[in-house]
Amino acid sequence: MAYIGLGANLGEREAMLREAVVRLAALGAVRAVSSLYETEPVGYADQPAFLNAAVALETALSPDEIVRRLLAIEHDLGRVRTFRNAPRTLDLDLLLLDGLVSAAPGATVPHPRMHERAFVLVPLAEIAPSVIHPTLHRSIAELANALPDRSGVRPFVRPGWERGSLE
Ligand code: PH2
Ligand code: MG
Ligand code: MG
Repeated sequence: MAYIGLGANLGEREAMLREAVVRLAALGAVRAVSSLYETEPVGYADQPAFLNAAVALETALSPDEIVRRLLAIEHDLGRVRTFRNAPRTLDLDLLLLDGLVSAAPGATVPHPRMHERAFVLVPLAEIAPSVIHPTLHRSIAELANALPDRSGVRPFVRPGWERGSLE
């Protein structure tokens, strides 16, 4: 199982995430989709609010291949890369892949900053609360509960986007 973090803060954010989930299904089987959250930008603060979500994807692809395909989806859906943490139409990050620990350049799992980011852990904890972070040896629910501040992450309720499925 691969866990993917989704983010968008430019253009039609919700439509972008919806389309991203459709395209992720081509990489395997989408087993769970979190609800949507509207989140304050972390890092470079002077930019629009994000929508974030998380997806569980069952796939036989290798980490390198998953990352290659995620970048292709970002590119196909119009992402232009400027500077680190810049606003983006779509960001797809490989967060976890089973219990794998790999420092491969560009395909590092677990994602090196995921455990400190509420915009990652709050959606992920909905769909994978008992999954154990393979280097911190704590569950995603524990990591989410241990966050010092989750106030920048708010539920973004939309009809037709239910946690668990987009059918
Ligand atoms: N992604 C970043 C940097 N900052 N902030 C929020 N709220 N959501 C994101 O997805 C995000 C961010 C780098 O990828
Ligand atoms: Mg990211
Ligand atoms: Mg990214």
